[in-house]
Amino acid sequence: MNDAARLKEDAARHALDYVEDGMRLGIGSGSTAEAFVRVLAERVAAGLQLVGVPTSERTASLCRELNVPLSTLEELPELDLAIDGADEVDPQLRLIKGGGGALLREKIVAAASARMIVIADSSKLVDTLGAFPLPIEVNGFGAVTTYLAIERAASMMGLSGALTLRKNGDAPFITDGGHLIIDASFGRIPDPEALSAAIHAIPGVVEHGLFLGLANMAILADPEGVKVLN
Ligand code: ABF
Repeated sequence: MNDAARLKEDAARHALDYVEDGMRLGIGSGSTAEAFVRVLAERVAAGLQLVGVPTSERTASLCRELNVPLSTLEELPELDLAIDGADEVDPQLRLIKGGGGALLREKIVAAASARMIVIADSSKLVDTLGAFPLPIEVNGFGAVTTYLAIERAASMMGLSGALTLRKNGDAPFITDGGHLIIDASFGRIPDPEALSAAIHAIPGVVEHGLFLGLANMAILADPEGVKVLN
């Protein structure tokens, strides 16, 4: 296992301390969340009872492969805890997520959960969000109109930078929900709450990757150990 993979596993193992028998658990996406599924599966094999709601088809398939019991938000609309990775975390536990393209389901699951714990290596901790391009999920209908509206809304807030349609090879990247993603390289985002409201107000925007007021704790691993922010 390389150093990066070890840090992800360290954070994932630490998160297991917060998983209790009988929990309804939201299970995130991305490589750190996948490390969590692997350590969770060991506990399940050892007798831990829980039911997971996955945030992506990819996570669902890994859970099935490792015999982690799954349900859906239709069956379990309220969850006890969500555990997920992030692309950036700031000291107030505001996040950028969606680099893996699963932000819509991740946000629905996080909002359905009484608590959310972020797991990551400590390189994801930033003073100010925005070095990582902000993923914005948009409907395919009128996507260029939506793109221009995002550009205008950002510019009114003094933000500029490239907006790029995410690709999968030569074709547009399509999310699990059948939408497109625009990655917005705004640079520093001094007021994430204001940007969130401005982007949400645009018809055609399905969701964006600013997760504000959702995370209760971040478990950040570095070679010296694990730091907990809460
Ligand atoms: C998910 O996976 C996403 O919201 C985020 O984009 C990404 C983080 O991936 P990794 O854990 O591989 O860095 O949590």
